[in-house]
Amino acid sequence: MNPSENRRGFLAQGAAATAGMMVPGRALAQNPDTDDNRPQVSPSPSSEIHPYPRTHAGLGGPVGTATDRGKLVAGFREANLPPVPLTTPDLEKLPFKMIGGVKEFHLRPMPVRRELLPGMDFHVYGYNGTMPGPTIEVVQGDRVRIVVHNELPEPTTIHWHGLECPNNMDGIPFVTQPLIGPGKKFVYEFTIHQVGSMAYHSHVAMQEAIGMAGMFIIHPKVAYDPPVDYDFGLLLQQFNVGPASQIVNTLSMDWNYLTINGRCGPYTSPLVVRLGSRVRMRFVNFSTLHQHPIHFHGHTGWLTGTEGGRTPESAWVPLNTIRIGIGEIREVEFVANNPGDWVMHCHMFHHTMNHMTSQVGPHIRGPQFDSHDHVAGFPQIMEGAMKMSPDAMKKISGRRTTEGMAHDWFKGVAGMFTVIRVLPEELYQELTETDVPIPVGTSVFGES
Ligand SMILES: [Cu+2]
Repeated sequence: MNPSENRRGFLAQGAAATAGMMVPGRALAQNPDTDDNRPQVSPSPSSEIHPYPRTHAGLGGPVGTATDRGKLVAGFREANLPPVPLTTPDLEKLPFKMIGGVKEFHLRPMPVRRELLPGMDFHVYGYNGTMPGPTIEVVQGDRVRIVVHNELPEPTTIHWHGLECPNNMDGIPFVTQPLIGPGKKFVYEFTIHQVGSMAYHSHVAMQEAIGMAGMFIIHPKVAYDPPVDYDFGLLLQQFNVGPASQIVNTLSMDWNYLTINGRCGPYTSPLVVRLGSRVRMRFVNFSTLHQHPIHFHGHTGWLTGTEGGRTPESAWVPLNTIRIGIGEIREVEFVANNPGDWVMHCHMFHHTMNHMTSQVGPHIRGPQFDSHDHVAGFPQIMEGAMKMSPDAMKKISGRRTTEGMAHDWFKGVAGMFTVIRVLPEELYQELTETDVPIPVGTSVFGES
């Protein structure tokens, strides 16, 4: 990289990086002389701005400029378009119907079973057959009607976390509305003036502890600049399930299952992205007891938003570990310029294990495939060996989204843990658009 290259040089490099790709690069589509009308945080004293490398790791910069650690570097998507839809790995979205200009959703609180890991199929509470609940995705200015049909054997309400809705729509039992009894219905309706990552959840504490939460994402009408190519929603939870039990213990002050979108690693589906793209991740923490310092490898991102909405660019913070307290929501954006399979996980060590609990001993022998050939209990196997049936293994390493990873990758992924797969264009297309077998270890890269 030549330090004397200016913004035009950076754009030219972006164009070179995207040459031959199937997607139109923003850098290709725009006039370099007019494109950069974004305010820069602290403009470089000279016009010499380092380009930001799109296909290998590197700094960009200097500090305070648009290319500093990829801060304002666009992905492949053009500006001034509607936002890219949210991707929620392992989780559905809630469908709606337009009725008289209102987006009408139907939410059904109900008992559900959720397979946190293959064979670990637990009784929880959720919505519309899933836990966490399906994601509600709307656009700023929408009027929404959410009809709640309570199919639980007990009363509930729904609170709209972060939304500035009318007081009588806030969903707080006894304070703003009566409880919704079993078999009863309640209609929430309001107009959305905010933008950002919000959530919904039961406002009955023990119901929250057994899973009753979901994401509520409000897009702007036009995507933020620089636009992202991928927008991931990731909801974090924790549960306690005792040995030989399949029911979450809501009274426990301990935990042994940590989930992202209702699955524990290595059952979490990887985030598969194209090398050089700009990626947003929204982390929503509805755990019972703990914060989660989520750490992602091989890249540096920027904290661009919270549950309060978008953060001004001047206040963005560079990071690779983002602490998400309970009830907090954090948005991080980064340019995926370092190819490979990069893990992302909570950095609380006990949150990167499955079945661990200090009070009842390890749950290393799963109820479904316990061979009874050794005794459960302390001392724990600290290395964390876990038996898996062939069917369970197939559910983890037989997925298309994991093809091409290292042979035993799943042994290094547990608890609140997933993988961001940053794949060069050709490999990305092969994986996502064909069913050509991809050899083991294809996506682990070294220096080239
Ligand atoms: Cu954690």
